[in-house]
Formats: sequence, C-alpha cells, structure tokens
Amino acid sequence: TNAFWDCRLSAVPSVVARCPRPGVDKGPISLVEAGLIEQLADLGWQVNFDGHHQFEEVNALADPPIGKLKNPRLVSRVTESVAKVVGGHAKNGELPVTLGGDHSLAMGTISGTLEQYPDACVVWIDAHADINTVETTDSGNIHGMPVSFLLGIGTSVPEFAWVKPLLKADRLVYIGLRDVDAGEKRILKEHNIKAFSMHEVDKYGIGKVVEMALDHVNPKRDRPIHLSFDVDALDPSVAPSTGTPVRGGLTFREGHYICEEIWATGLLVALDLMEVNPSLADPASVQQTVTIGCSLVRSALGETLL
Ligand code: B3U
Ligand code: MN
Ligand code: MN
Repeated sequence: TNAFWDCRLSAVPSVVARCPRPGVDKGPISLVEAGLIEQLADLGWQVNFDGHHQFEEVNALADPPIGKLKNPRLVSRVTESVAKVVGGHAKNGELPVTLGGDHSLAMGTISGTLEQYPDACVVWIDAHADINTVETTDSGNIHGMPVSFLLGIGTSVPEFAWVKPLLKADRLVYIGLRDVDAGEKRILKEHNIKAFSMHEVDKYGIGKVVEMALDHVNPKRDRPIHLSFDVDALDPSVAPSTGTPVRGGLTFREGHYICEEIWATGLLVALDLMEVNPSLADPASVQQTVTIGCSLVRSALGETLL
C-alpha cells in the first residue's frame, strides 16, 4: 500500500508533488484530485505530471524492525528514491513540491535540496520536532526521527547510510512545536537548535516569530529556503485529518502567513506538505483538510490576498 507517486508540476520554476505511504498514501492524491495542479497553473506555474510511482518491490520485502525502528527498509528505500528525484528536479532549476505522506519523507526531500543547494536552510513547521534518535525514540516511528538523521546525530543505522549529514543545526528552525519528547528537548538544547513553540507564537505573534525565525537561519536573506510543512502544525479544528493531531496549534491564518512570508523572501527552493491523511476522519473533515492543504501550497507558491 505504499503508493509513491510523483506528479511533477514542473516549469522553471517547477513543482514536484510526490506522495507515498501506508495510511497516508491517499492523502496526497486527494490534493491533486481537489484541483491543486490547475490551481497552481492558474498562478502561472508550468506543471509537469510524472505519474504514479509504485514501490511494489519494496512492499514485498521482509521488513522486520531494526532495533526499535519500524519498517526501516521500506522507509529507507522510498526516501532515498525521493532524494534522487527531488535532487534531480532541483538540479534542473525546478521547484519540487512534495505532498506526503509521512514526514520521514523529508529525509529524502531535504537531502535532495541540500545536495543541490548546500547552503540552504530548513524551516520546519510542525507540532512535533521529529528529531528523535535511535537512542531516544519511544515509538520507533521513523516519522518522529528524520531531523536527527539529516543532522547526523545519534547512533547511525547502516540501513540509512545513504543519508548524509548535510544539515547543520544552525540552518534549521522550527515553528509550531507543542508535543516534544523529553529526549528531543535535550537534543534541541544540546545542539542549540532554534525553535518557536506555540508559546512563542502566542507571546510575540506570528509576524514577529517568522521574522525571528528567518533572522536566525537566514540573517542576510541570501540562503535558499526549504519549507517542510507538517499539516499537524495547524490546530486540529483547522486541519483534522492527520495522523497525530495535537490541540493548541496554529490558526488558519497563522499557517498561511508563514507560507506567504516564505514566498515573499523569493528564496523558496523546495516545499513539502506532509501528513495529510484522509483515511482518518469523516468526509467533511477530510474535505476541510484537503482544501487547506491546497491553499497552503498556493500561498507558499505565490498566491496573494490582494
Ligand atoms: N515524538 C513522538 C510522536 C510523534 C512525532 N511525530 C509524530 N508523532 N507525528 C515519536 O513517535 O517520535
Ligand atoms: Mn512532522
Ligand atoms: Mn507532526
């Protein structure tokens, strides 16, 4: 059931929308079915559609846990191929948009981006820090770990040897956090990783938070930006159809504001919209989440209010 499909909405700049994985594999296609490609074309993007990549051979693999890690071979192979595709599109001067799927995919997308743009920074929007290591993970879910793999912290897992530690701790910033494990908090402190939790969003307002986040990772506003947006950063009342909703999240406008500001920098080189999962809710909630997913992507790709 890990449909990995790749709808390349392409141009120079261009867009790749790519969508895997169990449970969440219908999420991405529903954004396209809702008209995302046409909506981006209306914004002036030239859209290439690469079709639907299936990973049947990976599905067929025996994939027992490695230590605590669940589905390690599957996740490694799918994310590695995502890295190659995203890296290839980036190399062509296209702007890859990856629709997921679980957030472990960002191991692939960010590896692809950093391969092409070594000085890029990452803005990670999420309720969670996704920075557990082999040592700290409780769940063994790799979608709770991609950032540690990209940073090269924690004991390395041979299965993931292809992930190069290309991301530097000072090139990463989080917005929206509110469900961070104790071990993850230690890692954030130890590596001095900048994070704006919902507490800071409440305290300073989203405008100031985005400005401070960019001042940290991109002080001269000259580095390419990879925006990795987990839809669970939004409050569940706004985006209910997601795997691990956590209350107290970003409002509709706060989520869009982040996307608009990143677009306004003119520095966006890659976009992920992850964790849309229509199998988890009633039809009205699914529709609401898919609609907001499309509008977040449009905002990050240049749609303005006026
Ligand atoms: N930190 C927990 C929970 C979690 C992280 N990301 C999601 N859930 N979606 C973990 O499993 O690592
Ligand atoms: Mn996430
Ligand atoms: Mn999350």
